[in-house]
Amino acid sequence: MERVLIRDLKAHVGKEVTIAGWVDVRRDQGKMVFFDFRDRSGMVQGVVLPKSEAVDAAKETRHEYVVSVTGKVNVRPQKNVQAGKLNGDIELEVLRIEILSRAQELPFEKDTDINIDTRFDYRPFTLRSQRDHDIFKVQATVVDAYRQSLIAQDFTEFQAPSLVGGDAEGGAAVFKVDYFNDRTAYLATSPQLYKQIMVGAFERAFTVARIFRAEKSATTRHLSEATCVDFEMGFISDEREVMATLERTIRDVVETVAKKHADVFERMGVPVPALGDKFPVLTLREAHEKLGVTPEDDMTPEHERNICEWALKEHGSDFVFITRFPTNARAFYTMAEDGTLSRGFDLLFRGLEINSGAQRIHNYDEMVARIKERGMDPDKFQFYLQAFKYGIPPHGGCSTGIERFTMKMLNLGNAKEASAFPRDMNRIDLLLSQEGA
Ligand code: AMO
Repeated sequence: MERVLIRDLKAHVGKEVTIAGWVDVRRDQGKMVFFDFRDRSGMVQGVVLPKSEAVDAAKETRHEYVVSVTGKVNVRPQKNVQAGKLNGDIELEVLRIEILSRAQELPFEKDTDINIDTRFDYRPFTLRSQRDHDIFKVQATVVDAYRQSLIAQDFTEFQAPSLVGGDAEGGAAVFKVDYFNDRTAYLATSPQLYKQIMVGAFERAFTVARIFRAEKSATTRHLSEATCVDFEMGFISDEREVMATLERTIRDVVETVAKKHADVFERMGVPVPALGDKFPVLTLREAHEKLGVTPEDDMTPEHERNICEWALKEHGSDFVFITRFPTNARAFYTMAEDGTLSRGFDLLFRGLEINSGAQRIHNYDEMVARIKERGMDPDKFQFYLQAFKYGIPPHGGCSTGIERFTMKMLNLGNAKEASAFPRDMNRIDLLLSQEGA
């Protein structure tokens, strides 16, 4: 019999159907066995009556067994109806169970609230929990909505390389790759140089890229391997145009996620991000003034949190832009606004930087001079510099960290929770100190 998805069962009331999925829960009540069956589309209660030929198989079946179940879709008695829940008004009277795959004893119950390290240690299992399911469904929508919004704004997607000859970000800790005989290669810390090259060919380009940062500390906001959506656009007059494009994109993403996953926000008890009328913009100096602290070259994590509280209170926005960072504190390709301040910006969301961007230098000679000024060798950048040699329009762009964006969207305590397979100093799948890792 053809498989019916659990979310579609209601259309089959009174009929015999076959579903396939996991045993989410099994409860024995007297001579009857109750199940919750789970597939990719949802859950349904199943009941095995004492006379059913499925009784023997039902007794053998345990949590996370993979089964194919044939049964009759019945309307539940009124007193058992669970209003507002998928399939809360129907159940499957189980006629036959075929065990497709067995599960060994589980380390703990699937939806138990366990500490973060245990959650990661058992990732292949804990990804099945409602919480992780919610996080990664939302994340998939974030990436898809981001992509759709940029495509609608006429950006062309490209695939950036992860093996590179140098570090685009300068200062960002970089992983060395020992393979190419006469030359050290690195894992890309950013698709930066390649997205700029793409502007020379496509005007507007974006990529969903893996970035690698050999962070020397374990924090709640740093991963060794992260995912970014990077875009870059030509023919801008200043960084404000990049910020406007980013704002439009972020609004599209939040609106799409809010609409599609209203149930997740409710389950997690998290408000949908507040967008306000317009994301407020503060220069770094203004931000420090507002906070009554001594001006510095960057925002501390505490300043980021406090300025976001201000933005929500004064502008009804969970997002706030900070601009005019000192040029020296930004990457080499950043255009200067005047002597010391830059055309770079950060976007903060619920207390954390989730995006960084800028207008870039586009003049070849200026770029070469800047590279030298930073003590680097222009020869090492000759491939990248071709883009400037052969005519590149004024341009700028930015990069959003997807784990950080998801983390703040759902108010998670740690960016690693928003990575299906997080890596940091101490972990590649398993803790590196663990046996067998
Ligand atoms: P930046 O270094 O600020 O800028 O990175 C851009 C965004 O990427 C995310 N991110 C990280 N997320 C998790 N773990 C990390 N270790 C990590 N490092 C960065 C953050 C951050 O805002 N080339 C510039 C961008 C540009 O100018 O277009 C860049 O890489 O969310």
